[in-house]
Amino acid sequence: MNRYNNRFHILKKEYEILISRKNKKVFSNNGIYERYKYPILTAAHTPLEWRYDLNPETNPWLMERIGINATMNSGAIKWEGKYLMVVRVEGNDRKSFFAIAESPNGIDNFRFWEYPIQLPDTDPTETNVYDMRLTAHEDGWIYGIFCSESLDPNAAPGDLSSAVAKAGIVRTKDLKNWERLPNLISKSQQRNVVLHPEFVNGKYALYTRPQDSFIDAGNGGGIGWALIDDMTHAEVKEETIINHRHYHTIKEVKNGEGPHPIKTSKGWLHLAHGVRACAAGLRYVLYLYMTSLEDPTKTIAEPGGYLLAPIDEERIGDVSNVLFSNGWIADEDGTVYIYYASSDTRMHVATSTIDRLIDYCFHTPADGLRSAASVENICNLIEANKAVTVETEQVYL
Ligand code: M1P
Repeated sequence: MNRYNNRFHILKKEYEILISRKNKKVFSNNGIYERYKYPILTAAHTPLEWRYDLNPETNPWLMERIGINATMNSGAIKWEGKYLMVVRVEGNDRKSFFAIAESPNGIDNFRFWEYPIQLPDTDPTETNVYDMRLTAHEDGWIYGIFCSESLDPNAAPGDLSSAVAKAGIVRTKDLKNWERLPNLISKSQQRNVVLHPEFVNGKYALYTRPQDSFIDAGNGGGIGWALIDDMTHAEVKEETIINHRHYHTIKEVKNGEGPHPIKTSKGWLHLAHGVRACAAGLRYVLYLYMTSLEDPTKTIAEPGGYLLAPIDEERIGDVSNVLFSNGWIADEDGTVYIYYASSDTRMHVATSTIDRLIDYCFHTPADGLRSAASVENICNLIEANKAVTVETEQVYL
């Protein structure tokens, strides 16, 4: 009993220290956003009650019975004054599921709700679910669109890794009771599907990511756009690519919409991920672009390169060299909380403001697609800076 009690005391104490740890803003050299010292969610943040049988009779060594491997790619929403993430939690068994974690301030003290989300289980072939994007739509529902993954029914005998990705759809009014709607019907496989928050020409609008196979975007072309008549029977009838992939850019191999875009006075502000291949494997980074308020399919600004790429600890994890985001929150005061996962392992936050991100989008040179164009941009900046004199003042932070 002593052994059990000691272990329980230590586990509980360490858990509370981790959950209530204050986060610290890190000085930002680029000035566009600030990162924070600590990840906001790790596997160790999941409640002890999910992992341990806490009965000394049946678990005298107080061992973990259910292991959690990662907390990653999370949708986000501000709800009743709290900052909520619908977290992709992955068990040691490689199955992902969704669970809500809540924070009073958006940067620390994230605590999971008592139970994970029990999605209506409508398809026995559905093996894995992940990466939910939340949209509080103007129709009054909060929709969650996520990847629903199954073994490819056409896989050759013995091939146990070919899979099919579809877009699963749920909706809720209270984030507690979830109604499952039929999966999105589409000619191609789909991942990274996101619902635009407003009607467009009286229809629902989806950002899509057509792909040739489970992994390869192939001829998919980039981030697509499709108008949908009815979310209860959603079907992609026509799809146009609104954000293209390009040779020798950060999104040469693949890209995908992040969370739904934020409406600003200057246009829709989008966060997306771009993927390129290198000798170390695939590298996932995050980038921004803006589309017109009058025509959300029209790009009006796209800074060259990435906004956020993995650094330090972020580089390492189950799938190293990956940043992925499917959740952000724009607060009433203009603060933007960018929730991102590193290397498919843990969650982080970076903060900025709507004004700074718009300024970044319109004043960072676009990708000129060639080295010569990049050098020209730098030379133009050097020339312009010759006319500038700034008094420096040393401030101790
Ligand atoms: O492992 C990196 C990411 O790979 C996939 O993203 P995409 O479909 O753009 O390639 C997803 O499985 C995502 O969950 C994962 O983080």
